[in-house]
Formats: sequence, C-alpha cells, structure tokens
Amino acid sequence: MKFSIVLSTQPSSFSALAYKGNLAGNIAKIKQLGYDGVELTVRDPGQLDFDFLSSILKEHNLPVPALGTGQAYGEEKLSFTDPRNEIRERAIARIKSQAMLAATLNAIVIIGLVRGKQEGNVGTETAERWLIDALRECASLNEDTKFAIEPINRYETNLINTVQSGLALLEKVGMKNVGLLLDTFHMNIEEASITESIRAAKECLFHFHVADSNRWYPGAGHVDFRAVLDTLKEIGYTGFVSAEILPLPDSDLAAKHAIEYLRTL
Ligand code: LER
Ligand code: MN
Repeated sequence: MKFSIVLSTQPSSFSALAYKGNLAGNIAKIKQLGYDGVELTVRDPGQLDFDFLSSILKEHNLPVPALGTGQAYGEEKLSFTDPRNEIRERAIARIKSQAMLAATLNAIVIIGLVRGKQEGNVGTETAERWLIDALRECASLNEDTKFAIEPINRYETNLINTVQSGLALLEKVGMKNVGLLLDTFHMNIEEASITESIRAAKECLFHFHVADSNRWYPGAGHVDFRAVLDTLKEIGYTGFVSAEILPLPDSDLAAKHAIEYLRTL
C-alpha cells in the first residue's frame, strides 16, 4: 500500500492538516518519515511558486497523488452551488486552474467542499444540476485528469454525504475521469458499514483519506483500519492512502504515529 500525508501549501483555517507551509522543511520530513507521496492542498494555483515546489518534490522524489481544493470554499466561499452565478463561475475557473496544475503533477483533483451547500431558495434539483454541469465542464478539459468527489459528513455540507449519493451523482455525471474519494472520518459518521461502502465504490475509487474517528492519526480512535486496508486490497485498490489528520499532539508526532501504525497493518 502507498501512503501519503496532506500538506497545505498556503495558509488555511482547515484544521485536519498535519502540515502547513514551510514546503522545503515539511516535504523533507515527510520523505524522511517514510511516506511514498505528499498530497497538497492549494487554495489558488495562481499564487503558488510552482518552480520552487517542483524542485523540492524532485529533490525528494515524492509524487503528489492528489490536490485538495476546498480552501477556495473555506477561505473565499467559492462554490459550484452558490446561488450567485458569478461565484459559481469563479469556482469553475479556479477548479480549471487546479486541473492544469494537477495535469503537470499527475495528480487527482479533489472536489470536496468546493461543491458548496444547498442553501437559500435553491432547490435540491437546481443545486445538483449546477454541481453536475460544473463537474462536466471541468472534467471535459482533459480526459486524462481525474476528479474525485468526496462524500463529506452532514455537519460540513448537505450535498453528497454518503457513498451511495456519491455513486448516484457519478452516474448522472457519466464521465470516466470523475470518480470518488472516500474518507474514513466522514464514513465513520455517515456509513452503516465502512467496508461495505468501500466495496460499493470499487469501480470508481480514485483516492482514499484516512483519519481515525476523532480525526487524529489512525490508531488514536476506534476505526478498524485493519479491516479498511484489507478491504482496499480485496477490491484491488492501487491508489494512495492519504493521512488527512489533525496535527495532534503535534504535526511530527501525528505524521510519525500515522505511518508507523499503517505500516503494521
Ligand atoms: C477534505 O478532504 C475533507 O475531508 C473535508 O472534511 C474538508 O472539510
Ligand atoms: Mn477528506
């Protein structure tokens, strides 16, 4: 199994990030801890020093399995389902620029909170139509760039909380380069059975996040990670398993405990 951990390239208010900033220092640490890759969260590719980033990635020979994009929502409230047309268009433009960066890094584009929420007078059907149209528009750019929709728990959004609703959405989107990202933290809240839900997503599972039930490193809560990893192996998953965890008790210990524990399974 290939393991990665999330590093935020730009300041972020999102808490489940073991590492934020200091790209040179943190990428060196991630490599030294034995991770096989580094997942990056990027608020705006236009504000990223790509040459610097790519030289550090090359120096440590670390691939980037996926790009997190939710900070466009977290910091700027851009979303595919905002009632305002102008905001939806800015969200689509931002994700298109993430897709271009992803193509250069050979990474998957994560569609997490940038999908937004169903809010105000917007009905479910309209929100879903906007979401499907936005996904299609972004995914049409380049069929080799993959997009992964992440079912996210009900306390963060009311659109696509479960694997089943994610699968139903994929059917409506109908594009081979649009699949799912599953996250054990959200699944522990929303799914009747984490392992059955992983099996249900077998054909379209592009990426996988791990955090324990309390969003600490795997091993610090009550998720059965042996069963999770066994099920990923059983369905023939060949992607990365990426730690999206709170920096507790501190960044380095969280990252160290996560990889050490996952490697024992
Ligand atoms: C992002 O991958 C995630 O899991 C969400 O909780 C972001 O809020
Ligand atoms: Mn996640």
